[in-house]
Amino acid sequence: MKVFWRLAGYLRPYRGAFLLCLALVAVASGLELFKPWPLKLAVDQVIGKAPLEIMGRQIDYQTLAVSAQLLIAVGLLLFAHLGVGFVQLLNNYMTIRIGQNMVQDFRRELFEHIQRQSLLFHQQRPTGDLLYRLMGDTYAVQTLLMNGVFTTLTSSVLLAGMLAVLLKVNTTLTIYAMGVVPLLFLTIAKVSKSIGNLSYETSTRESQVYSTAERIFSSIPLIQAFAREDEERKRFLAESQLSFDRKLYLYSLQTAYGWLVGGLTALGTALVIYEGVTQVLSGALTTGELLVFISYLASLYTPVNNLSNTVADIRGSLSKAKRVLEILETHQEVKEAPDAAPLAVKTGEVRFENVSFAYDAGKEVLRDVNLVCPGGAMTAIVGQTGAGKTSLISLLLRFYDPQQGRIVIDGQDLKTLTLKSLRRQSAVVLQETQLFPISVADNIAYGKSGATREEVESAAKLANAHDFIAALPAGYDTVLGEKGANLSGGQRQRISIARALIKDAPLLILDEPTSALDAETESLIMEGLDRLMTGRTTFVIAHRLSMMQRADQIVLIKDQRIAEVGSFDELMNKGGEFARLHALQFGKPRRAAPAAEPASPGAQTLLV
Ligand code: TTP
Ligand code: MG
Repeated sequence: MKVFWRLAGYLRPYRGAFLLCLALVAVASGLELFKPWPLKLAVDQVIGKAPLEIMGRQIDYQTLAVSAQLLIAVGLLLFAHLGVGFVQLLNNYMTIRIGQNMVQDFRRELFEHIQRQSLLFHQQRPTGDLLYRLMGDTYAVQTLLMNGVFTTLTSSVLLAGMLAVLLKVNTTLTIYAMGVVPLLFLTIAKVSKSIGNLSYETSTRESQVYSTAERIFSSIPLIQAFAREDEERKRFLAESQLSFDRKLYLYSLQTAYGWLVGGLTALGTALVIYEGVTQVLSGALTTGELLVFISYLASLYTPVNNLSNTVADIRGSLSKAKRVLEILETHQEVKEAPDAAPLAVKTGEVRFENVSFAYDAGKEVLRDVNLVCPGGAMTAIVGQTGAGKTSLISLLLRFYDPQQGRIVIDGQDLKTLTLKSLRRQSAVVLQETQLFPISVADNIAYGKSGATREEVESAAKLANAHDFIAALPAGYDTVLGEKGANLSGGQRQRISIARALIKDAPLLILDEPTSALDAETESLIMEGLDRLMTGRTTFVIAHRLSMMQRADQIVLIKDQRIAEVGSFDELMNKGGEFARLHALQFGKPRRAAPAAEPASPGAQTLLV
C-alpha cells in the first residue's frame, strides 16, 4: 500500500487530465451499455411491431414508415459503435500520454538520483541491473495507474451499469446471467496470483540476462584474450533459455486461463439462452430483450477479464516499482550542505587535516594524513601501487568523504562548498582514461563548455596531440569508438590531458597523466604541462623521475600514512624510504637533480 500511494503521487501533476479521462470513461460506458438496444428496436419494434416504451413513456414509433423505423434503428446502431470507438480513441490517447509522462517523471527522478550517487554506490551495483531498473522497471508506474487503477474503475463502472440495466429488464434472467460471475472471479483470484508471481519472476530473469549481456559485451577484449567465448556464450544462452522457459509457461497459463474464462462465459450464455427462450415462448420476455441479454453477456467477458488481468498487473508492477524505489531510497551520495557556498580560490592552498579514510569500514586506506600544499605549488604524490595515492586525490575532488578529519582549500572546508564549484575549479586527468564515443574535438571541449575550435586545437598542441589528431581520417571531427576504441592508449591519454588543459582551472589534479607515454612524448608534453602548472596548485601522481624532480614537494605514502615530505633533494639527502626506493629502481642514490635521464623509458619508472 505504501508503494501504491508513493506511485499515486506521480499522478498529481496530471490530475486534471485524469479526471477528464474518467469523464470519458463514463461516456464510453454509457455508449457501451446502449450498444445492443438498436438491435432490440429492430427486432421487437420493426419486426415484432411491439409498442415502444422508454422510461415509462409511450413513444409513437409505429406511426413512422417501416423504412424510417429501420433507418433510425440502424443509425442508432452506427452512432453507438462509432461513438464508443471515438471516445475510446480519445481516452486511449489521454491515458497513454498521462502514463508516458509519469514514466518520464519517474525515470528522470531515478536517473538524477543514480547520477548523484557516490562512486562507492556505482562500484557496488552492476550497470546492467541499473539500466534495467531505469528502462524497464520504471514502466511500472504507468502499468499500475493506467492498466491497474484505471481499468479497475472503468470495468467496475461498466459491470455495475450492465447489472443495473439487466435487473431492470428481467430479474430472473439477470440472476442466471450473473450466476457465473462469482465463478469467474474465483478463477481469476486463483490464477492471477500465479500469473503475477510468474511475470515478476520472468522480469527478474530478463534483468539477469540483460546484466550478463552487458558484462560480456563490456569485457570483450578480456574474453577473447582468454578464449572464453564458448563459456560466456553458454552462460548467456542458459540464462536466456531459463527466461524463455518461464515466459512459455506464463503464456500457456495465460492461454489456459483465457480458455477457462471463455468456458465459464459460454456456460452463462447457455443458461441465459435456455431460460431466456423459455421466457420468450411464455411471453414474459421479448426476442429483442433476449438479444440484449446475450450481447451484454458476451461483453461481460471483457470487463471481468480486464479486472482479472488487473490484479496480476497491479501485483507485477508493484514489485517492479519496488525495485525502482529501492534505489531511490538508497542515499549514498556525497552530501552537499544545505547552506553550501561556492569555492573561492585565492592562493589555492590545500590542507589535509587529520584525514582518515576507508572504502570498507575497518579497512583504512589513509590514516591521519596531514599535509599542506602551498598555493600555486606542485605536489608529487608517490608510493607503491595500492598505497592510496588515487584515494587521496579522490578525497580532494569529493568523490568520497573522509571518515575523519577535513580537507581545506584556502580556509574553506570542502564539506561547506558546493560540489559543482569545487569540481568546476579542478582540472583532472584520471588514472583510467575515459573518453566518449563523440568527436575528438567534442571530447576535448568536454573540459570547457562552449570552447572554440582554436581553444581545442591549442589545448591539443600543448598536450602534444595535435599532430596525430590532424592525421586522423576526419581530423578533429573523427568520431571515436566506444571508450575511444580507435585510439592507442597513449593517444587517449593525450586527449584526456588536452581536456584537462582546456579547462583552465586553478586546481590541477593529474593521476599518472603520462603513464602510457614514451619518454620522448612525455618530455614534449611536460613543456606544455610546465607552462600550465605555473600559478596553479597541482597534484601529480607520478612514478616518473622527471615529474618528481619538477615538484616543489614530494609526498611519499606508505602504510596508509604520509611517510616523507620534502623536495627531491631533501628526500634524497635524508636517505630514508624515498631514497631507498629510488636506489632500488635507479641504482645508486643521487644527491641532486641529474642532468641526464636514464636511457630507456622503462628504467625511468619508479615501479616498486
Ligand atoms: P588506490 O588509492 O587506488 O591506490 P594507488 O592509486 O596508490 O595505486 P596505483 O598506483 O596502483 O594506482 O587504492 C588504495 C587501496 O584502496 C587499495 O588497497 C585498493 C583499495 N581500493 C578500494 O578498496 N576501493 C576502491 O574503489 C579503490 C579505488 C581502491
Ligand atoms: Mg592510482
